[in-house]
Amino acid sequence: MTRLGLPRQTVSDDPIPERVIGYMSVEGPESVFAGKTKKLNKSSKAYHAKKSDRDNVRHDLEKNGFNIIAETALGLSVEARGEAYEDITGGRIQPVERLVYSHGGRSEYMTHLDIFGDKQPAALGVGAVKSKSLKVDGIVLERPRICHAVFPSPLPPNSPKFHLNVPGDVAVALNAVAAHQLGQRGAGVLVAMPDSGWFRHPFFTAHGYNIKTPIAMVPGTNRSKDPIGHGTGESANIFAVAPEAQLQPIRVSDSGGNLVAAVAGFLKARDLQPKIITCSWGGDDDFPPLGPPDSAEMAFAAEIQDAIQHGILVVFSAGNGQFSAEPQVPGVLAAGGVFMDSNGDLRASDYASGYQSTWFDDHVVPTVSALVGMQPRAQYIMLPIPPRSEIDLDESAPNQFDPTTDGTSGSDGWALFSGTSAAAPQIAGAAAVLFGAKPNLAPAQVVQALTATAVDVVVGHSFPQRFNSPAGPGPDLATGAGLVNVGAALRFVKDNF
Ligand SMILES: [Ca+2]
Repeated sequence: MTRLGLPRQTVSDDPIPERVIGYMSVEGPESVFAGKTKKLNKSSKAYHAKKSDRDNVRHDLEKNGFNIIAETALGLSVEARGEAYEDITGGRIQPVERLVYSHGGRSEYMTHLDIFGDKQPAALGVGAVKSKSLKVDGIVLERPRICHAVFPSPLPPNSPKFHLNVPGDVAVALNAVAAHQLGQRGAGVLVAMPDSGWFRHPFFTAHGYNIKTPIAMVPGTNRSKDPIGHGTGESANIFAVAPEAQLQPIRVSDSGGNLVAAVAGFLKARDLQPKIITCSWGGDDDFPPLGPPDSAEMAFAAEIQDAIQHGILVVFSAGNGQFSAEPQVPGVLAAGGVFMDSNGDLRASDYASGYQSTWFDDHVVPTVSALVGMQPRAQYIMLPIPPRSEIDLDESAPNQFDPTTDGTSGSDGWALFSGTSAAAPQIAGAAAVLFGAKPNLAPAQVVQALTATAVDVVVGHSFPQRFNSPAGPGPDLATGAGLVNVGAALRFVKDNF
């Protein structure tokens, strides 16, 4: 297949492994590392090292923290901490992603290690020792060999189900295109997103989106992985609306994908002083509530309020039938759901929570809405995810509520899903566009601009099994102010602030 203009090498989010496997070539009569033209000598004896040199090299390497795995007359396979390689080369080990042909004519990015620094050879993974007395003429960090692998395409697959693609359809449906044409794309606005994890899917690379190295909150978890696919996929909604925003993904899941460090992730996000924190998760409680929020909910509510009062816009999903404290906190922009059908007609999503609560000053959830699918499972937006992640597998199979599937495979790295989890990052993208135009906006001004200009939604109702609030003319409990209109909100901030 074509490689769609993807760069041969790109940023890697993978940490350096605990132990690095390498190969040390011991100096012989000839060296494969010398000279520019590479021709293999007819006899491998040309590369054989003297036994005394091999003995010395082995001894020196062991003294420097290397374990010898195997040895020939030419060289040694070794393993050691990355620092040991850095010590003998004076260079620095760094991961890079390289596009390689893999299984069945596909291509995929694979993590490689390289040694960077003064006098280090340009070839990927190749290093040179700094000491003249150590008779090693070259170091090779092992490149990953190719086994069965799937390359997630940067292009979405087809599905017979009506759906929206990112970025185009979402940008059109939220009228973000009008802002983009004025050059307003959220340039450089930092959005922090604590979620299940984040995987550098080629979709993001192909679009040239600006994404910082993810941060993992749970000790021992890999910052480059997303076992669920939720954080990866939903983050694409931000860029559909604000293609030049900067994303800081924060992984708050444990190795099983459970969101066990969400509050920690929020506090970490706050620490980075972003313009926006967007959260596509929450808790659940009785509705109507049996009493006021409990002290755990109050403790986090106070933290959220403090972040807002320090000028950070905080977006929380309204919930997919849940009744949760976070979207109710005063000042939070609670993201609800509106479904746009193939004719462009709008209705409140029956998948989304929508209600009034007395927990905090008669707060209405949602504040305003973005694009969310309908029951049974809101398979609505084609989003990029790690191949074979939980969402990839789940959405491609029937379940107890839905005999149909998303029409994709369980290993293609794409799935149809949404929920108010999709609405929050879309609205975060809308806010990023506004901050891009007016960096000094207060969070309340962003909320005002988005609600004052939203498209009124008058049909449908929120999650019927629990809330069943109807949409109607003007603000309502199903959609809040209605569907976000990015172009109109941009005009509003230019005219009013
Ligand atoms: Ca799939």
